[in-house]
Amino acid sequence: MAAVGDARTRRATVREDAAKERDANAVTRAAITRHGGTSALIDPVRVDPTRVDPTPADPTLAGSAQVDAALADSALADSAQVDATLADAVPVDSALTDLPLADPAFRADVLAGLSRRPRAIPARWFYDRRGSELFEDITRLPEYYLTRTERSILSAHAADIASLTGPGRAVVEFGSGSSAKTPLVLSAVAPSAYVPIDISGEFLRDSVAELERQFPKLPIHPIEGDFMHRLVLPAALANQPRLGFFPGSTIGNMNAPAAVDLLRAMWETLGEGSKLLIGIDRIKPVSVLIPAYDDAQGVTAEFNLNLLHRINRELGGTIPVSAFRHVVRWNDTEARIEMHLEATRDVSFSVDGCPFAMSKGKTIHTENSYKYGPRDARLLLRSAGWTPIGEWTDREGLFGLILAEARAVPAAP
Ligand code: AVJ
Repeated sequence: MAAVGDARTRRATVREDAAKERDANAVTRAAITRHGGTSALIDPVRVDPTRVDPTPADPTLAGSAQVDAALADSALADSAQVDATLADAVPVDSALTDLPLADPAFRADVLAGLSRRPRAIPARWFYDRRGSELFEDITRLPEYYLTRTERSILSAHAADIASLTGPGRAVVEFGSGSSAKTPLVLSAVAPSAYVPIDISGEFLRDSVAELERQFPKLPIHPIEGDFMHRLVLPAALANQPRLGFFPGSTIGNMNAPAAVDLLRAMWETLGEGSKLLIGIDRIKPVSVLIPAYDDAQGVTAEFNLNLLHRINRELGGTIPVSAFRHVVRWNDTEARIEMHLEATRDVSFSVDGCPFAMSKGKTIHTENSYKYGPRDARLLLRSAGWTPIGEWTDREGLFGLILAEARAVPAAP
């Protein structure tokens, strides 16, 4: 695994700058020309390991989690009372199916998000059953290059990745969901164990059952939990080296401080000497970015609007969904795609009995998807104590896959 870093990193930079100025087709043509007209699908880019990194700050997580928990607690007390009342009248099971009891944190986020200016609701609430299905559909759209590109990078460089991680690591996947990328990594790196972490127990059970069929000899230890916080890994992994896996550019939903907090929590969960394989979407021409989030079939629009349906379903909302439209913007200063829901006329509605009004043209901000240049992505990792040791991209430089190592960081240069 030779030190090819310099030349290739330079080439990647040239490619990135070019990409900013040209449309997608021009980028493709330029890339093909640089490769002597071959149609090689993947161009590996390797980072030279850097020597010194900033000291990781203390791993304390942001206060918002505590606020969340407090809100959830008080709302939980309310809903426990509702529960008791329902239980008197009807069997609990049918009450649950007829009237899905809202997650108190969802209620709190929606009411607070519609009350503040600008209006904003956290993107994590997209993923009810319907939202998760729509996201699966998004990953198969021709315009949504992320999933397809990351998978092709993984399979093209599986051997290279494996030789840098080494065999016998416990693979810890953060937010495993129903990822189709997991088998690619597991068959590449000869792991000692697999630890999927997800907040949704349902998703976990499905994906574990499937992986047990595919990898019958691999010990699997699922953890149902929130990977935003430091987690305690199963005792069975005590002496095994770890490889974290965080694909899909999920990190892109977070702003820089939140992303660093999360990467530090992962560092603490996995421990010094661990490695992390992370997928991070790249900055690229707006002509490629916008269609990826505003597809011709309108699947992403439906995904966005489903949040309003979910509010109506679960929080007794009266939002006139047809009076909203899906809006996508590239915010160049922040280097992020933004999704909004814009009122196409003056509207008023209520959510859980609370009244709200929006004038025509006002929006609810529903998602950020941050994009990173190659250096930005490496700086982000180093800011959380992760030293990049390998990096791969596709021929067009659309998406980056980075392998980083959790090192104890010296303070001096
Ligand atoms: C799951 C956060 C990676 O930002 O591309 C896709 C979510 N939203 N289309 C992304 C999403 C609209 C996705 N991530």
